[in-house]
Amino acid sequence: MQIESFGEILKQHGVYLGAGVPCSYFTPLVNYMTIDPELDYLSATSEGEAVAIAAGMTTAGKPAFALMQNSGLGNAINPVTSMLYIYRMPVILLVSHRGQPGRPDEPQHALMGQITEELSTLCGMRTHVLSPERFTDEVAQAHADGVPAAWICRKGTLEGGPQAPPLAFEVNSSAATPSNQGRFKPTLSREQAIGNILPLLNRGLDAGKAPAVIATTGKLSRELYELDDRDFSRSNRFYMVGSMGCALGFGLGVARARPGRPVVVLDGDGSLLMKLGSLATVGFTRPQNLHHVVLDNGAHDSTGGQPTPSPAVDFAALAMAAGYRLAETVDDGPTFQNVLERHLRTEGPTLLRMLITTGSRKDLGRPRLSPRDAYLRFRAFVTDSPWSGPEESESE
Ligand SMILES: Cc1ncc(C[n+]2csc(CCOP(=O)(O)OP(=O)(O)O)c2C)c(N)n1
Repeated sequence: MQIESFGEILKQHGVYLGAGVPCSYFTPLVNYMTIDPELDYLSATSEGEAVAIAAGMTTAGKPAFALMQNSGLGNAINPVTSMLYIYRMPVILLVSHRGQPGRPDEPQHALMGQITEELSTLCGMRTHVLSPERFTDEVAQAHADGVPAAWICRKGTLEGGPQAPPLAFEVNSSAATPSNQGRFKPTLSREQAIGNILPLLNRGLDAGKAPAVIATTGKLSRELYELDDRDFSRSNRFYMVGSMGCALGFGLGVARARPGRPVVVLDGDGSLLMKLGSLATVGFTRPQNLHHVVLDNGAHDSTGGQPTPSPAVDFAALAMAAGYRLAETVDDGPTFQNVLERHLRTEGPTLLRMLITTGSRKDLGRPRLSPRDAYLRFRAFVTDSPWSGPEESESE
């Protein structure tokens, strides 16, 4: 299939955005995306991140695809099963088929080549072999049904298209330093720290002007919900279940799709470390409306407080080295609130690392808002649409 025809089908379905880690089978598509000014393709650092970015874009009302080599389907299983499937997000996955049975290929593709289709189906995706005749109907159906779907792309299915211009780039080896330096020591708990910034997260909510707030998986989401969303009134919130490490990629997708809306990602140190490559994607793409807050307790607190390597890592310096515009570290409540307020007024991407202690309330509950309702509520908020209330959940 000529890539121009394929691109036209994507456009007919409103798909102008995509993210991925390439396979040579997708060179025509990546070149086409890069050259057509109507289209926006982000180069992700992992396939899981690509899924998260495409999910954020799709949720923000701009349908998107994630493309990957089938070897990278292995890197995407967690976001596919614990995000796309759970929230029923209609993201399009384009997966190449290296190691297709009966075709000679390199040994590393042999097993994945045999199980690609089955694995994709097992991961909860409606799975098709990409065919020019059927693609348009299949995409229409997946969008109508609101389900994630994967198309397995065989060698030569996509062809033609423009050559990408040669890459011309320079690097500056003297990375900018964070704007504050010193020694920091946690004093507040995560719940106290979150409580401190609630007014900033809720500001403008009644007028629909509040930031979109994305909270990482684990106790951070649970505490944020318990603090003031038990009546489901905080429509600007998205609680990640599972998909550890994907809050930043998802936030990047939302920020890219909705450049006029501030986006705040509340991350954990363990989650950020799991997909540290996302710092580079954010630093490279530089979304002006993205504000990244890392609540850092030096531990995987949600699973019992096992230490992470975070004490050895200067996240603010890393963020600046990766291309963020501003990055700072803080360790007390009033400073946290004041600095975040300043970050929200500053052009992003910004990173604020807040040191916190480990531990949480003994009686900490879990969101009663079902993941599906949480998704629909957040989608309505970021697309400025009305939310008709929960379908599956009952507030307290
Ligand atoms: C892929 C994956 N691995 C492990 C887990 C289990 N898990 C859930 S939350 C969590 C800890 C997250 O740590 P951090 O981001 O630092 O947040 P904290 O719990 O400290 O607030 C872990 C390991 C998971 N949900 N997903």
